[in-house]
Amino acid sequence: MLKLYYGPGACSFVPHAALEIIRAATGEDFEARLVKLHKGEQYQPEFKAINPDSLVPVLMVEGQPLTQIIAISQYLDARYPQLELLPKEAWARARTLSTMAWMNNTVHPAFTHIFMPQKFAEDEAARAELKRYNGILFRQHLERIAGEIAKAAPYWNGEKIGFLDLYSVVFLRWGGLAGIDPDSFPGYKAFVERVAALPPVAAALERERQPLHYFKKAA
Ligand SMILES: N[C@@H](CCC(=O)N[C@@H](CS)C(=O)NCC(=O)O)C(=O)O
Repeated sequence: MLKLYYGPGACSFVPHAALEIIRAATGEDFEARLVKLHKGEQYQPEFKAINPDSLVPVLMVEGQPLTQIIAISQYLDARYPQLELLPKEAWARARTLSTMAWMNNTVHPAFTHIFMPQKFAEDEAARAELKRYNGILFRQHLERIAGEIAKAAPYWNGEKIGFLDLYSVVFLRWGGLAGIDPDSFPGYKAFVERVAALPPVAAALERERQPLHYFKKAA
């Protein structure tokens, strides 16, 4: 059975929700293994033995670890091609992987600079500046995603839900943690709520026990 190491509210939501979608469509079960990131479990020797980078997600396939969302997504798509979590047609597929790579290497790191500036600078003033400037960059990235979502019909790639939809859900939620009001992206917020209401996606959210929106308006 496939086993996924995930952290609540983390980017591992992408394969987590995908595995629920796969289970709903095919009956193929998986084991969801919680990693308490806030308690530092990812830095313990047991976890480092499966991912020396101390990051989730990790997908265990017959006892072997697979890391990195793009590789995991590619693997799940190859294993369950009938779901078309990635488009089949060559150009649409390449464009989807291009956008996923941008999300993985640009959007996500901008958020990491806000949420964990200690990973990038020792000096407190430098950390504050990293948080401030990456807050601006992260909002710009959300604007670009919102622009794409405005064309979604009903999903990024048409009729079939896929990894881009799930990744988009993660980023608007993280925006709330970065002080960005999801109501400033009404179309994007409605999209996230629509995707989150799909039963398999809702099942992954429920297991993670996290609110859909983190943003709290000032009283
Ligand atoms: N590029 C990696 C990013 C993985 C990543 O940054 N995971 C975060 C959660 S969103 C993590 O495990 N952070 C724990 C830590 O930094 O201590 C991927 O695609 O899997």
